[in-house]
Amino acid sequence: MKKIFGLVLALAIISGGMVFAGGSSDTAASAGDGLITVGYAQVGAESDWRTANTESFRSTFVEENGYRLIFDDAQQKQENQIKTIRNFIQQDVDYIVVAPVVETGWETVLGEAKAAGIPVILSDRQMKLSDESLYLCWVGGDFLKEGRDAVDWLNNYLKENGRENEKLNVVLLQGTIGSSAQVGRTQGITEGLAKNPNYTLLAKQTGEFTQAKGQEVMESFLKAYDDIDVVFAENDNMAFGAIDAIKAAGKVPGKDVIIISFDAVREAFNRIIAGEINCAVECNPLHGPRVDEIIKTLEAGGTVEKIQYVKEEVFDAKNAADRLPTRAY
Ligand code: GYE
Repeated sequence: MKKIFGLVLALAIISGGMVFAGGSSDTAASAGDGLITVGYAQVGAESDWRTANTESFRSTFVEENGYRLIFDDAQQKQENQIKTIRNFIQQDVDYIVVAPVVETGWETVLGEAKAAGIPVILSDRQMKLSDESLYLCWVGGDFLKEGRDAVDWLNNYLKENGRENEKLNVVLLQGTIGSSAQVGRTQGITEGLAKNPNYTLLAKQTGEFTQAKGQEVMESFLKAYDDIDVVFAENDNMAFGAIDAIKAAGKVPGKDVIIISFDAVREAFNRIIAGEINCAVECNPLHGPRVDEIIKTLEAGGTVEKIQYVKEEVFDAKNAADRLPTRAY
């Protein structure tokens, strides 16, 4: 590894520019024990998806696998993540992994990581940057496609049930505003809905990707509108909250109100089987092994694809019971 690091460093000096070195140098963080130190700036613990994602990193980046993991939970705040990244730089970690809370506002801190020669890998959510060289690569879900898949599912469902000519009132529970998961899903959903004049989007509001906030926002929607036919919840946990609000309002989730959510965690499968959620668009959180593979490739002197989308499926009453036993999260 040292050899590659030296070579890259030499190239950096020759070209006079900064180059990311995928090296595990002997630093305070790596302490010369041969382990690769990875700092993971995690979003928070807002959802089942996030818990599975954290677990995926914690179980992958272990000493037996050659790593020392420094994990940080930003409690859904960008300013915490920026502090954490600075902290990782100060500790001279070998790699920084970030699941960015929101898309924008990262240039300064990533510039600092670049100046320190520490490669940054993005996982889960994307960043919108003026300079794409500020990060090495990204791996995660295709949120725009997920949003489109959700509306496609609704279109097909209505057709199959002879309801394609019905006028339907829709509400949208959005994720954290400005997060790429929210931006992509909202775009896919709203553009898809706009193509069909039978759909009326009554309201959209953030439920911050949490069950409690999802319930609260759904309660306010139900007070404001007495004829909601469809709920899109940009994650499962907000859908669980919405289900509670719908039941409390005396309506039957999954029947009186069609519920479509994102992530497809185990509990969403249970709810599909129980008839409370009609469709869950998958978003796979198991990025630990994917980031591990990226780092191992870099350590071996290889190159990686800049943008890596994970394959994702759509689940409903037709396939949920069959697939539940094989689900890992
Ligand atoms: O859908 C949600 C989580 O960024 C894809 O974040 C992720 C989203 C996921 O809180 O449950």
